[in-house]
Amino acid sequence: MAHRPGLSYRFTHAITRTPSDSVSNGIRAIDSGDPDADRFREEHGLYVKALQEAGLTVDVLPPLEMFPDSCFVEDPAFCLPEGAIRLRPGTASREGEGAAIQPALQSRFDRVIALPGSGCVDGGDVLMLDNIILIGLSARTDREGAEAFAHLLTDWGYSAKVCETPAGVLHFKTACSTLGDDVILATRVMAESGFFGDRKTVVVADGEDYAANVIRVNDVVLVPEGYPQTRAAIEAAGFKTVLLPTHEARKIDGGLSCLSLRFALAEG
Ligand code: CIR
Repeated sequence: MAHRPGLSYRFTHAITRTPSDSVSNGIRAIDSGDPDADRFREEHGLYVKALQEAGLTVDVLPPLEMFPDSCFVEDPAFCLPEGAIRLRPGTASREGEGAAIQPALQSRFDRVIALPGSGCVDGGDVLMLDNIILIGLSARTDREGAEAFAHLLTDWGYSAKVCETPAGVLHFKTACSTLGDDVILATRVMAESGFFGDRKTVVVADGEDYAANVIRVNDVVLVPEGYPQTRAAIEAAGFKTVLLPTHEARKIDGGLSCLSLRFALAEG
C-alpha cells in the first residue's frame, strides 16, 4: 500500500454504543469488582463528547442488554474509507455482536462485507499504521481469521501482516497504539517485539501498561486518566493530550480504543 499519511488518525465519523445495565457481567480476566452501569454511562458520555470535540460526527447506538460487552464496538467490525468489514468475535458471548452492528455500518457505508470463512478476528487485534495493517493473533483472533482478513485487505489494496500478540495480553492494541505517522506508543514488551520496524516508539512507563491503549483522533490523543508518566511521554513526543476516565471500562478489560469505531468518509 502506498504511504497514506493520516490514514490511522484522520477521521470524520465514529460509531459508539451506550453501555447496557448488563455491562456489570462483562468478561474480565481478573475480577476486580463489577463495573457500575451508571458510572460507566457517565464515562461513556465524556468519551463521546471528546470525540465530538475532536471533530467527529458520532453515531451513539442504544444499549444492548443481550450482549454485556457490546459497548466495545471496536471488536465486531473494522472500518476503512472503502467500506466496513463485519468481523467474527472470538468469544461465545460476543458472537451476535456482528449482526447487531450491521445496520449501523450500513447506514454509513455503501459496502459492508463479512469476514470470509469461519475464522475469528476481534477488531482490538487490528492496528492500522500509515502504510500497513497489523493483525495480532490472540485468544480472540485465530490464524484462519487473521489470514482471511489479511487477504481481504490485500484485495482492497492494503498491506497486512499477521503478528503474534504477546502472551497474557487480551488484544494486540491493548499493548500499543498509533500516535501519528511513524510514531507508536507501546508497552516495553511490544516495543521490543520488532513489529514496528524503524518507527519511533514511545514506551509507556513501568507500571502504566494499561495506558498503552490510547487513540489519536485528528489533532489530539485521548489518554486514560491516572497514568501521568505516560501522558507526559506522549506530550514530550509532541502530541496534545485529552484525559478521559476509564475506571469502569478497565474493570472488564476495556480501554479507549475498544469503545468506538472510527473512520473517514468522503464529503457529500
Ligand atoms: C472482552 O473481554 O471482550 C471485553 N470485556 C473487553 C473488550 C475490549 N476490547 C478491546 O480491547 N478492543
